[in-house]
Parts: sequence; structure tokens; C-alpha cells
Amino acid sequence: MSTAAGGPGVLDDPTTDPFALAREAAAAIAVATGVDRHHIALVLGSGWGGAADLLGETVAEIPSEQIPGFAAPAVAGHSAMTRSIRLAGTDRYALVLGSRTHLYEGKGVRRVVHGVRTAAATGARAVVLTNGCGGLNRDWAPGTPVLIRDHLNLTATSPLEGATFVDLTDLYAQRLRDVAHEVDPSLAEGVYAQFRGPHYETPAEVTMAGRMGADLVGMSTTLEAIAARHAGLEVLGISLVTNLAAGISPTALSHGEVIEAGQAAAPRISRLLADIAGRI
Ligand code: 8IG
Repeated sequence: MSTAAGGPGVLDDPTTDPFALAREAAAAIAVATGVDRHHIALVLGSGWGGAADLLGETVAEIPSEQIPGFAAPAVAGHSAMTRSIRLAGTDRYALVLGSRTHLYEGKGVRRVVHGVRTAAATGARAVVLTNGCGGLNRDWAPGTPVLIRDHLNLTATSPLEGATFVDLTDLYAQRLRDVAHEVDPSLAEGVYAQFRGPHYETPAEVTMAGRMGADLVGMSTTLEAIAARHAGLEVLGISLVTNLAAGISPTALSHGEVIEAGQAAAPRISRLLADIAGRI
């Protein structure tokens, strides 16, 4: 693993300042895209691959691993591209991160949140975190998008280091959920529980999560949301239920099912993301 200047391994070095590296990454993005300031950022999770295509005109596309601190994606079906998109009918730009680093990759929490810290350093004021997840509510068929109202961080870690006390009362901003509901009043809301993964939960763990208040289970988003809030970003979280959680579903879970649900939901979630991004 490279610890060369700007290589992703540099975040493993305890003397590296992750915020300085995020500023370096933002500067590299500005040079590569020709866009000085991005207004919002979107992180595309499982099933959301094509969902940014209606946002507007892509003005630049950079292989993510060319940006300081970014690594190539580990998950099949995820894109390694970072895109700059001019939002349709505006002079505002969206930074679209086509993939994320997951905690289960074992590369450390700093790497997991480097994308949102970079987004903040590009000037973004809001971030839309998307993911694919398991649903506990039988009414949410695979392919149903659900707004994240709040979360349970079950990873036993934090992206914040030292005595960094951050209020998370309105982490998933009510203002942005209101915007989403204006676009689609039928959108449900739920509490998202992040497990470390990479295995899916046992049925007993899904029962536990449900009794703790979870409606959705996944392997991302909560650590990024915390880091985003700390960096001053407003956060909107949208989960795509790609499968019923273990024990809720009568059948076993498969990554193929996840990809299929994403493809079936593509037209709806693409429209949804474009309409929301245009109003944030
Ligand atoms: I897609 O059922 C997807 N990601 N933890 N559980 C967890 N993560 C997921 C699931 C799921 N589905």
C-alpha cells in the first residue's frame, strides 16, 4: 500500500492531518474539473450507480484514484469516477462521488470519511448520502427509496478524534427532508442502523436492530454523516431498500438481488435525486 504523497495510504500515517489532505484533494478536483466551487455533493451507494445521470451536464469526470487520499472502489457495480455536474438550468455544480470506502475494507475510518471532508473543502454546503440497504418493514418492497430520519451507529467507532463534541440532534436535516417530501410526498422515512459488515446480519441481529428502533440496516453512511456534520455540511440521507433484511425475507440475501433492485428502481431514483438536488 502506497504512503507516497497523496496516495490513499497517507491517511494511515498518524501525522497526516486529514483535513489538510481533504483541502489538497479539493484543490486537485478544482484543477481537474475547472470548477472552483461545488455547491452540493452526492455519494452514490449500491444501486445508485446511474442515479446522477439526470442532474445536468457532466463537465468533467476524474478517475477517483487520481485524487489525493482516494482509493479505487472495492465493490462490484460501483464506479471509480468522480464527476462534476452543472445542475440543469443553474450555474451551480454538484460533485458526484461514484463510490465510497466502507469501514469493512479495513482501511480505517479516516479513509471512510475522506470523501465528505473533500466535498466540504470544495465549498459544498450540503451532501446527499445514498446507500443500498436491507429493510425491516415488509411494506418496503425491494426498490423502495426511504429517507433516513436518524441513525444508530453500531460500528463502535467515530470519524472524530479527540474531544470533538458535535451535536447530532438534527443530523439528517429536517429542512432537506422537507425538500425531498416536496418532490415526492410518498417518500417514507426510517432509522438506519450501520453494522460494520461485510457479512449481512443474522436474523437475531435484525430482530435486535428492530427493537432498538432501526427500520433499515446497512454498512455505510452513519460515519460519513457524522463527519459531514462536523465539517459544516447539511446532510440528506436516502436509502434504497434493495432487499428485505435477513429473517424478514423468506429467502437468502445475494449481491445479485441488490444490483437487480437498483436497476429496476433506476428511473424513479434518478428523477428523485435530480429534483431534490435542483431544490437544495
Ligand atoms: I444492499 O441487508 C445491502 N446492504 N448490513 N444488511 C446490511 N447491509 C446491506 C444489506 C443488508 N443490504
